[in-house]
Amino acid sequence: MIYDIAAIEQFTTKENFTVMRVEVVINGWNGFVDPSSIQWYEINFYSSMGALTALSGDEHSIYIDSADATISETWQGAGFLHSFDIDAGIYAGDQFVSVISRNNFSEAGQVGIEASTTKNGDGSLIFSNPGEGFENGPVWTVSGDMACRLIGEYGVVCIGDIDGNGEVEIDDMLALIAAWGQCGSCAADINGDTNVDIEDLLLLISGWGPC
Ligand SMILES: [Ca+2]
Ligand SMILES: [Ca+2]
Ligand SMILES: [Ca+2]
Repeated sequence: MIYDIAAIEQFTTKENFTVMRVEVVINGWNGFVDPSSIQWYEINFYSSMGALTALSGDEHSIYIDSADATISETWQGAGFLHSFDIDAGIYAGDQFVSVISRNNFSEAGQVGIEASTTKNGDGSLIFSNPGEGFENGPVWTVSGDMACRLIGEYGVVCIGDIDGNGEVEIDDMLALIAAWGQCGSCAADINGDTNVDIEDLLLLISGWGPC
């Protein structure tokens, strides 16, 4: 039984949006002391409820090394306020976001996102639970909102425009194929999971044309 679970917030953006920073309050329990035990983070954006059966997002799945997380030293609330600088375009409409923090729970406890106390969310969040641990199904909804903020800009989002000429075309596809495989951090890795593969190619094709 696998107990890896992602807490996911649903939100709606009226226009295309480029997420430039994600802020989230992370806390832990069952032996957790502080975020120095967290091995890595993953920021995920999902396009639909159907995509929530996986922990990683279908639109973006951005790996963040623990050394690249910024943790506030002045945060007065519960837990630890983290911020992550990213560059992730998302399309107008319903969207879903999660921030996964990876901890070895047998040594350092469990970690997760704090509940918001601002009461300006919709009052619910979703758990993605592909291992179906805790005798719950793969996806379920609970009351509460995540302490999470997205900062960025409205405007044109050009997912798949690798060369940045304002159009997704054959040059971008050739650049993607040339970068195929593990790449760490590269422009052809459209969903940000450090690997250029079929998922990136499908995202590129879905954005085909001028933007
Ligand atoms: Ca919510
Ligand atoms: Ca292009
Ligand atoms: Ca990728």
